[in-house]
Amino acid sequence: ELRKLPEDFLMGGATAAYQVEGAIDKDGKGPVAWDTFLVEKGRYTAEPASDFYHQYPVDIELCKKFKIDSLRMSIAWSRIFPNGYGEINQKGVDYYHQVFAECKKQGITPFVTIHHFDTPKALFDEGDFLNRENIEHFVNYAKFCFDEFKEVYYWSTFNEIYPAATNQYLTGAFPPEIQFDLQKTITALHNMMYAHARAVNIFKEGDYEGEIGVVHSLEPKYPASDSPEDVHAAELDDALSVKFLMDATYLGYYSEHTMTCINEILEANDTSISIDENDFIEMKKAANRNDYLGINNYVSHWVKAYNDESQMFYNTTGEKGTQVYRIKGIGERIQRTDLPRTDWDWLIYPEGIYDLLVRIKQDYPNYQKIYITENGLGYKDKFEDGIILDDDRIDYLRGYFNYIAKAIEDGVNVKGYFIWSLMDVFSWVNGYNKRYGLFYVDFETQKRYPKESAYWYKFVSETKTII
Ligand code: BGP
Repeated sequence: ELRKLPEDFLMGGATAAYQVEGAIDKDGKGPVAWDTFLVEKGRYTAEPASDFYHQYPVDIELCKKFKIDSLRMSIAWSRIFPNGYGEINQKGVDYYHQVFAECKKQGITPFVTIHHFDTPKALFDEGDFLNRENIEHFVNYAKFCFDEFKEVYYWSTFNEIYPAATNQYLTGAFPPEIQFDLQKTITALHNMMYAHARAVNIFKEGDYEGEIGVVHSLEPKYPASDSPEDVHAAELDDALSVKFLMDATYLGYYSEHTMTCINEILEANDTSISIDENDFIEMKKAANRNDYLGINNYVSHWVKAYNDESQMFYNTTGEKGTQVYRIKGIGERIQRTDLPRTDWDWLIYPEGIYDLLVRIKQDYPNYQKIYITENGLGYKDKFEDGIILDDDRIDYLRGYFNYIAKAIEDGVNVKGYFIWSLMDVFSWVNGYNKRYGLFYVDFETQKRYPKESAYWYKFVSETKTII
């Protein structure tokens, strides 16, 4: 028997400014750290990416044709404020008004992220979210967006605070490529959660129509064995990557259990953090004001105790079996070879999303509602005469959709799903051969081709039946 989704279940496609727009220095856009970082690496750049800067009418029309109700997108901070604050770039402001007008014309609802990994370089160079002054600049930029873009109903403050902080200061995969600095990692996490709370409070205390939430990357952790050491390792990894952020979002402070785990991790790495108690005033105020939680989920992890020096190899080339993830005092994420995984070593475990959803309902009952804001399969799609038969992607989606539907049946309030990604996009550390789109992009000609999965998605959207 085929499972069904609720009639009002929203089906969307996700993008992010830097990964689709291109035009990275056009019409007054200010630089971001990625621009120079990618040039220095010499593998690829985000120019022209999917050329959404010019192709947005094409992509929004494709949404309409394929029954994609909603477009998740982000505003590039440095298009609006080239230096992060101060002078406004009117051309950048006009551009987003045009995109929203096109959405309206085609009946597509925009879900807009204010920050998706692209802090303006001027602020990034001053310490990004380690620098408390930058919190003020972020809050002012968010308020500017609320005041200016009245066309937008659904806002999210940040995309993936955990990967943002850990890729900068723990794995070192993102600029400034710092590794294993738990003090910086946790400070950045907290500062972004505080910035989120400030933006939520401004939105709720202002005269704005709409909803606001945050998008978290949440990855379930399971112990690699029943041994108490492995069980504890999974608990520590979960405390840092899930509980710390979920406590901040929905409690407005960190529970005693969470802080015990965090302090254990910090001590094992010979460091500590200090959090200003006053931050919890704003955070507690915001905790019951989140209209929704956005969840990005692609993978689950099995964790084994690990107390040696940290070691990391981030598989960015799609050479299967190369990923290494061992953090001193937290654990080692093992590669379960009995489970399917992508060429980039991302374990495919659809049950994980069910466990995660049920757990959120239990642990954070004030979550209100959930949108799956990213999920999808990174794949080396084969293009043959304009035809892309991506059955593996359809299988992946079917698996996740079934477990999302099961969670809904079991009482979790999930209101919609956004596939990552709408069309093929630029990937931060993987470039262009890791494709996720419903629409294949020929990056030479910028022509779009619907993949088989786009027709599958359309059918599910029309019938709410998971085939
Ligand atoms: C999330 C990000 C997206 C996107 C996606 C896929 O972490 O929010 O921006 O990149 O992951 O990741 P990747 O491109 O590394 O495969």
